[in-house]
Amino acid sequence: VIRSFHHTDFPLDLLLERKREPISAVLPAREVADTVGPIVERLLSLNGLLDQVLVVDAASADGTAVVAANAGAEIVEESEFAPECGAVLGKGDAMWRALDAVTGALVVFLDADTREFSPHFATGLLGPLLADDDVSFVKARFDRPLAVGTAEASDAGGGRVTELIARPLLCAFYPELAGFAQPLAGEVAARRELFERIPFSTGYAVETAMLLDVRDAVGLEAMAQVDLGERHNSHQSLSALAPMAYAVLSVIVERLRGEGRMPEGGLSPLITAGGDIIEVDVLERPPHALRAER
Ligand SMILES: Nc1nc2c(ncn2[C@@H]2O[C@H](COP(=O)(O)OP(=O)(O)OP(=O)(O)O)[C@@H](O)[C@H]2O)c(=O)[nH]1
Ligand SMILES: [Mg+2]
Repeated sequence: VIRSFHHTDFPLDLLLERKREPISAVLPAREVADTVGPIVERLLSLNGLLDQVLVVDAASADGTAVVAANAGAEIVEESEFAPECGAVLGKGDAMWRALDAVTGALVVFLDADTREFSPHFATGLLGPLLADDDVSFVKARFDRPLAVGTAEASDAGGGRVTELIARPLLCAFYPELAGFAQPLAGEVAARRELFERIPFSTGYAVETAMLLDVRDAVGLEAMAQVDLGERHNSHQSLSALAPMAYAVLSVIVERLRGEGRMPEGGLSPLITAGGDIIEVDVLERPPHALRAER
């Protein structure tokens, strides 16, 4: 079983009392002008708990960077970092590159597309790191209420990719990680030093790969999840979810191959019902700790 907490275990006062080192919140952001403003404002309202609120923008065309800056965040463009690695390949790559700009000793990653964001997302995730010396990595768990009137309205579990591919694959091959209720949650916290000594997979492969890499780095006993209550975020189209699911599958297959549990040879490409081939390239960026210069 995964060590589990509830965000109410960690009131702000307790965290402020325990805090000894600078803390950064990092928000990967792509076309999130509608949601990022209040998130930044609420994070900055935490009485100095956070020393850096860093928004990593994907050259969004909707004004994300301006909205976030007006709310008080520090903005970086994902393409500013590690130009030698070429084009930025989605969310995981943006998170990896942004580590070059992170100043805190503790880091909490938060999605920037959450509606009705509450600052207890940050306090809940940082709580176990500050209050429990045995915890090195924290992942969010939450309920995702689906919009009333949709086919999924009664499905109170994770997202569709979580329930239909991530959890089944984890149960089948890495059952020790199946206790994470939201294995694909983008809300995670750890010391920066830990994020710098694991690789990051690109795109939507990042969360699945991170669970496996963190388990290898610190052991399951040092991993925890925190219940954040409800999380509201818009639901993507099924056609957008297929490449996400394929990225999760790619990570698992690569790991199994590395462990000698898969035959040689890559996956055949993802093809839609209409016959279109969708490229889902998952690269692995190396641990920052192994990079020559920073
Ligand atoms: N900088 C950057 N941010 C990204 C990129 N892709 C996604 N994001 C951000 O990362 C966060 C999570 O991405 P989503 O696309 O919402 O993925 P998800 O939350 O797994 O999927 P849903 O559950 O359908 O929302 C959001 O804040 C996005 O704006 C990217 O390529 N670059
Ligand atoms: Mg999202």
